[in-house]
Amino acid sequence: MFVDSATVFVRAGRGGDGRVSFRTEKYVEKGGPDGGDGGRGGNVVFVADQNTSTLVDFRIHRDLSAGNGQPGSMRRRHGKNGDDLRIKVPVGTQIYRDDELLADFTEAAQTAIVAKGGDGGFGNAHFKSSTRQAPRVAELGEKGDEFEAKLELKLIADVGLVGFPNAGKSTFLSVVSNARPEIADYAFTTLTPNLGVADIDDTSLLIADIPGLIEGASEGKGLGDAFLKHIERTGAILHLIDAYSDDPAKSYETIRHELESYSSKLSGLPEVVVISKADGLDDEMIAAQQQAVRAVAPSSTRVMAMSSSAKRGTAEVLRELARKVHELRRQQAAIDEEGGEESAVPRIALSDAQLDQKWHVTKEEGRYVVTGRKIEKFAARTDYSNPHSVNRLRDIIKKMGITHQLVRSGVENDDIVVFGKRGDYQMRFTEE
Ligand SMILES: Nc1nc2c(ncn2[C@@H]2O[C@H](COP(=O)(O)OP(=O)(O)OP(=O)(O)O)[C@@H](O)[C@H]2O)c(=O)[nH]1
Ligand SMILES: [Mg+2]
Repeated sequence: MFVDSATVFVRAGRGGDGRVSFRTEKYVEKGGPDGGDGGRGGNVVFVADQNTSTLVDFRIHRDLSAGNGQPGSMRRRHGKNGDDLRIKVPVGTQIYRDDELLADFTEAAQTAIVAKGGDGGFGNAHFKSSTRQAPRVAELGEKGDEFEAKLELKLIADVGLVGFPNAGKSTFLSVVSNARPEIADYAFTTLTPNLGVADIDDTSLLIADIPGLIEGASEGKGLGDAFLKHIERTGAILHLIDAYSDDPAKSYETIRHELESYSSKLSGLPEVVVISKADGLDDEMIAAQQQAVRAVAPSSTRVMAMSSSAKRGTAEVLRELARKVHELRRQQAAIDEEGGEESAVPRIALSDAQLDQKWHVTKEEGRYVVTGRKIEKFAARTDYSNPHSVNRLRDIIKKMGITHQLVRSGVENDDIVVFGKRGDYQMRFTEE
């Protein structure tokens, strides 16, 4: 299993401000309020896409911002909503905010709103009441969600490459896939796993190239066998044996023994064996090498031959691997279904938040702190430079019963009332 990760900054759009305006008609000096509402800010939406396989793009494009809502205008006209930003990520991506899992994409085309745009502010057309005939109040647009999001992709390769050092594993990967691993004529060139995607016919295989194994790897010889954990959940193993091997049957058995010592899960995977570097020897000798391996391998194991440098036989090897991988995945899916397991149930978080009517008043260091989703939302949308707007907030806290609670807690005129724990919004208390 491989982990690809990236950190991005997601910024949903701000809601547009509501508008203050009054109807103007001939012969009417001042008509009623007709300021329109601001548009909603755009959301940052993630989409699971089958044609995307890594998160590398996010190392460059780290700032993901959706469009802002436009302000309302006269004659009750709504501002335009901000454009959503749609971001494609590979299937298997998980999105976190701190330690909270926001989205877990298990299937193609799943979508999740990861950052929600702010609501637009109400224009003053909303605020006509018998006591307030000429409201000079409109709401500000709400801020959109903004935060650092961590993207994590756990990849399970389809095929794992095993074999002695120098068998030609990295060369094969470099020839059949987009990967460019280091290749050299000495043992232990590969020190950390490489991944590549190989296309064959109308399918593709994710191939993992890991460091070579030697006899005793399970006891820590060479680079040990710890890298085998990366290929334990693949759909097939490709075992490469160097055509120049003096004893290919023994090579085969040595590596098999190391796989078996590691886990029965790994050694139980479908395998394909291939004699590599076949360009170096004549056909008869290659056939003899294949035959020697067949004599000791199980009958279900195909023993092929190829030359990566000459690109001979590589497509056939990929085709055989694709067949094995699909067969195994089909069997696994059937087992999941039989067992009635809840496999692949989409777990997409961030449902539309329900407005929480609850609120709470506490006194902290001489200030009164009001918390609660709904009231904090109103507070965030108040234009504190506009006395009419602040008065409206006062009306709201009165209606919600918060004023009463503040008075019971001992608030006096001119005391500071803070909205929300972070203390971004505050006003002075006055009782009319
Ligand atoms: N003639 C010939 N040489 C090859 C072929 N494939 C690989 N080689 C050579 O074999 C040597 C080892 O190749 P690598 O791909 O680095 O082998 P590896 O299995 O990844 O080795 P480790 O990373 O050390 O485990 C290099 O010198 C390659 O050029 C082939 O098809 N034909
Ligand atoms: Mg290598």
